[in-house]
Amino acid sequence: MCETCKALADSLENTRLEVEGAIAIVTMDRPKALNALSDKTLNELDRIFTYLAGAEEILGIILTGEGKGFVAGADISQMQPYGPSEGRAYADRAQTLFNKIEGIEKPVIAAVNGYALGGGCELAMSCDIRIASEKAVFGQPEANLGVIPCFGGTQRLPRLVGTGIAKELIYTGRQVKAAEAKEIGLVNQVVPADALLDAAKDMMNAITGKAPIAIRYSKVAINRGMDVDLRAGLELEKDLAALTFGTEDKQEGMDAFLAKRPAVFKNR
Ligand code: DAK
Repeated sequence: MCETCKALADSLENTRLEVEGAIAIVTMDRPKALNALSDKTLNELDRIFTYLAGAEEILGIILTGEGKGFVAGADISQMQPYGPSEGRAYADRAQTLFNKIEGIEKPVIAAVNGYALGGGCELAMSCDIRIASEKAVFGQPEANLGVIPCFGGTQRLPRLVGTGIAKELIYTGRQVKAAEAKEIGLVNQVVPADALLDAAKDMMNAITGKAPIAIRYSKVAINRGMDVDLRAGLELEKDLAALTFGTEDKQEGMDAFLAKRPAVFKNR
């Protein structure tokens, strides 16, 4: 771990940052409150993701939680006294962070270990891929509190599962166990609790073994493409594909295939 990364890791209280090879593992670590998103947690996650965005040696990120919560939502005790202006500022802070996580040009896997409710479900949806433990529970219970999802839930949930199911889950606040989450397309894979981190690492190792620039541009093409019409998305795809043809890794990948040997990518 480099000095900057170590100094950052040492300064964290509600989260942890560990590095294994090219993979960063970020853990929400306030289990006594089921990792609810306090200001401090949001600030720490923001500092971590700002660092990881510029850390060239890190090619992929896994986000998980300590204890029985992934994240049990926004911190209710913190927002209980808020009026509209503080509420808006809180939502803005969380949305900015979640946009940063969604937009970081590296793959991010949420390894959802337990409760992913409200802001926790929204945080998981900001990641590229979700792997759930059999103990994971998802839901948007904001209506129970007299509010609406506002860390991206009304926008990202329908994009993932369709408007009908998203409306049902948001209107009723019904909690969904891991198997149903897989059935509706909210998670990619469900694994036993003790295999969760290994499953996330295995998938991330498979991803980081590919050409990093190809992964980065795939993410940009998919994310930006979801916000534009098909034609504009196809144009973007063409432009980004052309850029990959200028990389050393494209040459290496195709040379290696033709020489029947494994490719060695250099992120160049
Ligand atoms: N915030 C603060 N503390 C929480 C918490 C949360 N979201 N969730 C759990 N905790 C705390 C509990 O208060 C308890 O603390 P102590 O009593 O021990 O001090 C500790 O974590 C353990 O929780 P439980 O004792 O309740 O554990 P159980 O296993 O019995 O129950 C549970 C687990 C996840 C079913 C339950 O804790 C629960 O229902 N938690 C709340 C889930 C929830 O409603 N989350 C919030 C969703 S809403 C906004 C608008 C909307 C929002 C935000 C902003 N603006 C306009 C700004 C909404 C965002 C949300 O995320």
